[in-house]
Amino acid sequence: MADSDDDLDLAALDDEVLVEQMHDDLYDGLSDDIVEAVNILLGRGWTPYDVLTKALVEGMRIVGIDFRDGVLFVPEVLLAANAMKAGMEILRPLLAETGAPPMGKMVIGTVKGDIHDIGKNLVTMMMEGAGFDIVDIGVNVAVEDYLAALEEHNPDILGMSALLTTTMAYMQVVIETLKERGIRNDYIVLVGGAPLNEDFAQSIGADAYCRDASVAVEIAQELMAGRQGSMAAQSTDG
Ligand code: B1M
Repeated sequence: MADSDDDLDLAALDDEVLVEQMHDDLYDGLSDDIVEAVNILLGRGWTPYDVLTKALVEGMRIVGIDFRDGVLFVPEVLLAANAMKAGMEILRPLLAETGAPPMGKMVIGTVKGDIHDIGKNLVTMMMEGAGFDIVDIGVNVAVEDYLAALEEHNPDILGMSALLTTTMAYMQVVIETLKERGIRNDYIVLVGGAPLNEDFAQSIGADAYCRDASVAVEIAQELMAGRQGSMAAQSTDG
């Protein structure tokens, strides 16, 4: 892709061309241009969610294809990831300020051996926007660190992310450890990440697979409603 064109006036582009330009700028890792373009789209009345999905996530999908095909390499993809994060930082407070009532608490982290955090961060942003209290424990999280965070923060939900076929199996290690400690049923366990699917989530004993951040919100809301319902039933029974 071409280098940044310093003379290009992003504000002069119509929405469709601007979004295509953002895909190129993300590909080229041009954080400043991404920040400018995100602000332009917001100024034109785009919702933060549309900017996120149509401009940023779609741009990252294109980066992923060329990474897979050996056209882009780690340093370039890191730059693209940084540009994506710069755009996400503008959207984060906007997505969080929906005024949604408190929904529950989630501890989330990317599993051991895996440093991909964009998807996890996106889930965090969308869940916060839906009223969830989120404790993000970062990347490369070992089972002991998940356990420590669960004990410290006492969440309703444990969320795990994995982007590599080599690291997704670690989710089962965490779930098995929860079972061994007799605390598996204290939490709703949600898993997500590009290489996962429903069957995998079921096979490792998670409560649900979340295809993307909005699905994560929907599932979390549904399962929290079920959990609150059963807790209410227990308290009237007792
Ligand atoms: Co990596 N990488 N990477 N990488 N990287 C992938 C994942 C890969 C598919 C690229 C490819 O070959 N096409 C491939 C994995 C192949 C495989 O295992 N099948 C790969 C590889 C091989 C690697 C390295 C091994 C490369 C190397 O070193 N040779 C290395 C591994 C490092 C490690 O973790 N140990 C590596 C490194 C990197 C970078 C550091 C350069 C960078 C990460 C930067 C960062 O995250 N800070 C990077 C990137 C950016 C990618 C791609 C291009 C993009 C990932 C991304 O951010 N997507 C990726 C290609 C791809 O996925 N198509 C790739 C955008 C994001 C919004 O989507 O993360 O899927 P995603 O999240 C979604 C859903 O999955 C879901 O919701 C999110 C939002 O909608 N979700 C959850 C995710 N987590 C969830 C948790 C939940 C719920 C939903 O909990 C409740």
